[in-house]
Formats: sequence, C-alpha cells, structure tokens
Amino acid sequence: MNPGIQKVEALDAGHFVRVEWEDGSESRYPCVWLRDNCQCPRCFLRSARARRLVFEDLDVNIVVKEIALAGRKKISITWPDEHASEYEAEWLKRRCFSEAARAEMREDLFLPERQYWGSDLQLPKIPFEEIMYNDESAYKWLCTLKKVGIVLLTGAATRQGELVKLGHRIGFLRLTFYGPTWQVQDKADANNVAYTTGKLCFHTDYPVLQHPPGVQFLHCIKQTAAGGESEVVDGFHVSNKLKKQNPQAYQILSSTAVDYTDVGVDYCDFAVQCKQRIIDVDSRGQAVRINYNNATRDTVFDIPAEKVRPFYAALKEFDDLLNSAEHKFTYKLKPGDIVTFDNWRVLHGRQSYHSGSEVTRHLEGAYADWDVVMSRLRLLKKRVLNRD
Ligand code: OGA
Ligand code: NM2
Ligand code: ZN
Ligand code: ZN
Repeated sequence: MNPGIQKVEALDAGHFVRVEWEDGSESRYPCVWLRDNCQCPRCFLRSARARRLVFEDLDVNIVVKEIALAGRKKISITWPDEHASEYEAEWLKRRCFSEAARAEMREDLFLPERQYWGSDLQLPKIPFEEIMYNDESAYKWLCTLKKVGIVLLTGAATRQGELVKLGHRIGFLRLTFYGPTWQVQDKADANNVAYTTGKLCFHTDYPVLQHPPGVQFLHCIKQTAAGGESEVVDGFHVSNKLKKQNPQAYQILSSTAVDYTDVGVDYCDFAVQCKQRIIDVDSRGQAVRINYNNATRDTVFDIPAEKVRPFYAALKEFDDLLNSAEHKFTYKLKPGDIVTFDNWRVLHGRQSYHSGSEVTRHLEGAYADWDVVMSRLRLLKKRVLNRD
C-alpha cells in the first residue's frame, strides 16, 4: 500500500527532484514547490496545519544543493542557504503532479462524480433516525446528495425543529432574510410566492443572493389531501441536453447576466439585488450552478434591447426541456418526510392546492452551504473508511 522510494535525484540544473518509486514509476517535483512546502516547524505550523513561510522569503528560482534518501520512506533536501527539509514518501506520493495522481486527489477531495437522471429517478431514501445516529448512514446520505443531487429522509417527527437538529448534525444552517428556518404555508400578504397556495414552476431557491444556498431541506409537517405534489428535475442533465440541442441558446443562458430582486420584510427588512447567469459554467463550459427563479427575476433587465428577445427564446427552450415529461420526476411529500437536495443543480416546483380558512399544508425549510456539507462529508468519510 505505502510505496517506498528506490532512488532520488536532482534534474534540470536542480530545478526538479525526480523520485523513483519501488514499483518502477516516477514522480517529478518542482523545487520551488518543495521549498514552499517544507514541513519543518519554522516553515509549517503543525497545530494549524498551515504554512508559516511567508511568500517574500520564497525564492521562485530556488535549486537544491544536496539531496539524499533517508531509508526508503523519506527524502531530505539541503537548500543553498543550508535550510534543511524532509518529505515523507507517502506525503510525496499523494502530491504527485502526474495527470492521473491529480485526478485521484481531486476525486478524493471533491467527489465530482455525477449521476444524471430524468423521470426514471429512483428517489434515494434513508430513515432520518439512521443518518442522525449512524455515521455510515450519514456518509451514504451526503455521498448520494453530492452524486445524485437529491435524497429523501423519512420518518422524522411531524413538528417544527427537526431541521435545526439536522443542521447540528452537519454543522450549522445558512441564515437568510427568511430566517434560520422558514415556514412554507399559505400566508396573508405573502412576502414570497412560495407562501401562497399557487403552483411553483421549476426554480432554484434564492438566485437573488450572490452565493445562493447550495443545499436545501424541506420537511413536510402537514400535507394537503388534494394537490401540493412536488416536482424535481436534474438541471445539469437538462443543461447538457440544451447544449447539444441548441448551443446558441446555451451560450446565451451561460453568458447573459439576469437581474434578480427581492424586497420585503421577514427575519428583518431587506432589499436584495443581484445579477446571475441562468446557467453558470466552469472553465470547460460544464454547468456548475443553475440560478433560475422566474418569480424573483427582476423587471429591470440590464441588457441592450436587441438582445432581449433572443434571451427569452433561449430561456423558453431551457424551460421547455425542464418541463418535458422525459426529464421531470413527480412525487408527493408525506408528513415526516424531509427532502434534501442540491439547490445548485436540482430545480424544484410544486403543484397548486386549495386554500382554506385553516392551514392544510405546512413545510419547514432550511438551507446549508455546500462548504459545510462537504466538510461534514470529508470528516464522515475519514471516520467511516478508517474505522478498523
Ligand atoms: C419553496 C418551495 C416547495 C413546496 O418554498 O421555495 O419550493 O412544495 N416550496 O411548497
Ligand atoms: N423561501 C422559500 O428565491 C426564492 O425566493 C425562493 C425562498 C421563501 C425561503 C423562496
Ligand atoms: Zn523549513
Ligand atoms: Zn423553492
């Protein structure tokens, strides 16, 4: 498992160190990176696992003066100023610069694997109790949430407060202007379309925030007899479809800044404005976040007039794909269900229901940031996989 080092040498006039492993493979490390990452107490604060070395003290043209193999598990380097550094074989191996090693590290740290789905979704379900008290179940919950984008937790109590407990399980919830948690029910003078009995077409929550909540929880406390069904669609899968079907439309939606607005009073008073692209893409053009809520899209639209109709046409094509029977999955929440989903990827909606004098449908909602969820996922992974 842990590789030993066969041979070590300086290359390229001392600018690189080449490590030959016992299995015959090799790794090359730039000396500026090695010096930058010296693990000695002067250069690295162990208690914080952070670099003490200041950038001003780093010579970007540094070369090794001496290099030696210390056993098969460590190399030592002396630098021109006589500073001495040691690097463990295992530590070096994990930081190998080869394409394959970097891809492996990337997968380990970020779990980028995606499973796309359409109307064929097999909605993953785990009992709420299990993820609360069992680390393996919690790990499975968060892995699936990352990979598939949605997991249903079942059997929670049918009262408010379960999401606060869930928040403690991962770390903490994301506070917004709608409060630490929020009640989705029909309200007089609703400050949001969600707080009516109307249909909610496919949307992601809160694109009006610069950094929209990454993860959303909706806990069903009370469900109405007729209507109120939930709908979800895989926004990344549909984005891929749009890119193939109409690259021009994809280009428009991934480059046009759309204005969003949200003004009102809830947790406190607010007047939020933001510009977001409907499909956010990474440097390779791959969708990484959908920012789409038709209700909060502003009347203000800060683009040249001649670009307006092409934008609407592109959005129409995307919206049609989202709503196609092939892509959407419909289900109905039962009291005690908590749906947890990737709010950057999965668009959600609900069918309308009838209003009455008393509250017939009540969901409690909350948000978490992906940073917090991924942090918990990494810690659970370490604990679950290193258990014996
Ligand atoms: C919301 C929402 C879904 C529902 O509150 O943003 O999407 O089923 N609610 O009421
Ligand atoms: N609620 C459910 O973008 C939005 O306005 C989504 C947010 C009111 C907290 C709805
Ligand atoms: Zn050092
Ligand atoms: Zn919503």
